[in-house]
Amino acid sequence: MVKKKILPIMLALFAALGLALLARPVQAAEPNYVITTDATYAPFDFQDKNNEYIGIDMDILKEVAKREHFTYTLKPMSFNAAAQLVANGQADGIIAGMMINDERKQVYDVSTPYYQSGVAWITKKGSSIKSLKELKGKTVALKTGTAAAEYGKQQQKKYGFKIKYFNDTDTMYNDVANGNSAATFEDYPVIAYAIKNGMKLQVMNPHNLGNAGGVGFFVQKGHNAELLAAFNRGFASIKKDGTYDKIINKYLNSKQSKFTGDAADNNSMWGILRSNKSAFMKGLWETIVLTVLAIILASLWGILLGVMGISQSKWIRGTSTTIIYAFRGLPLMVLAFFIYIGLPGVIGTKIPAFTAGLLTLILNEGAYTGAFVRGGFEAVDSGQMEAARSLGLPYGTAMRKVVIPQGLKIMIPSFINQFIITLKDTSILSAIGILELTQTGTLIVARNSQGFRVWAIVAAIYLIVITLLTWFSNWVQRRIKY
Ligand code: ASN
Repeated sequence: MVKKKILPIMLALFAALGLALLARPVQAAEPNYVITTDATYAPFDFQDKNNEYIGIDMDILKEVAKREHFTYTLKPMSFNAAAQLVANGQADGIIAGMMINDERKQVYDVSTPYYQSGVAWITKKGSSIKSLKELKGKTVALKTGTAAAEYGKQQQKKYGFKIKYFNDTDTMYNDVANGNSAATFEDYPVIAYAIKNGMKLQVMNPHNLGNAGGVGFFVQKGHNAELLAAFNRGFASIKKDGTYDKIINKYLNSKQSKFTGDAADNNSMWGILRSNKSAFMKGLWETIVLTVLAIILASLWGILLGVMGISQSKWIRGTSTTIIYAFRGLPLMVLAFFIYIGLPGVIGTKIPAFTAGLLTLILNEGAYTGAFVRGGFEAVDSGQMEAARSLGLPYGTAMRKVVIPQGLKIMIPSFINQFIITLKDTSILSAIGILELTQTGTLIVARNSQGFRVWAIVAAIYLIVITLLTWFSNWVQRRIKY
């Protein structure tokens, strides 16, 4: 029986894969902490021209870790995801220019404040809007999960504007600079730094910031007291010997271009491509690895679901239908957040972003594959099965030798289509901080503000890879057919 042979092999394969992916790294001698951060939040957190993370937060963290003898694995991503990961224990701490306030104290334990901040309201440079009242009915851009967004929401009650959410500060700024949104709210040091570096925006309340307060390092409430104590000790020590002042000076008395090199760089398409060659290559490689693994594993999983879908047992058929229904119905990003941010809190094991991303793709693309595989088998004329059976072939052999080969041929175009969709879907995983091609593009734009050129390059790379994938699939198709 075909099912009998394939089922256990596939189940074993998935079990082995699951175990390998969930296995946790071995503990090192010095404590190693997972610290999340905002991927683009200059002057606190951003990348230099070599794609190294720098900024006030990064320098403080590095110095504190050295003095307090701990190591850390840095996870840059959207601020909202970075904060969630710490709130539910997936990561140990977050340093992301994060404001200390009472709501956050309910969820996190907080370090001594290491910087003073407050919320600015911001419009396009030269905008005719002069007061918050004039925002009535207009759209205001906010960044998900931030203290500035909370402040913006309070103002909304009073001034009646509409809200549009973004995941990162640069895209949000650009929405205002382009005139799509009328205003935004963001922490003063961050907008001041962007304006100094040429962002065409203006701060409307420089002397009257909202919710002024400190910026701190956060850990999950009731956990990681040791890490928090180490941070506070380390911070006191760098404050005392002047290292802290040097760090602040380094970032606030200079231009961003000094770090990112973009002013000196040639910002033509070719120049951007050349100066970010290694970043693009790394991003592309991550996209390819994810795509190839996802295509193989999702196809196997989908074929299994499809075969189950035409089983003689109604239980097996029902299981397949339910799985397909559930995972085809969920938006990919919801599934990714659920696996990466939600699940670990329940199962008590951290899931690395790559594993979570791959699992998301397998479950989602596998469900689509399952549906067309089932359809493909059903499309094989029932006379084929009857003829095979009347020739004396048992059900399994008839399936394997007669129905499946014909069904697979019908499905080939659908497979190719699904492969291309899988490749494109990897871009959604940038939301959980996987540094694939799209996330790479976001980081580069945050650095050089060359949105049009960088996204044109990223789009061209996707098209090239999709063309290669289509050629390859067509070549395989021809070989199977003739
Ligand atoms: N400043 C933000 C906050 O306090 C954090 C961020 O956007 N990185 O919520």
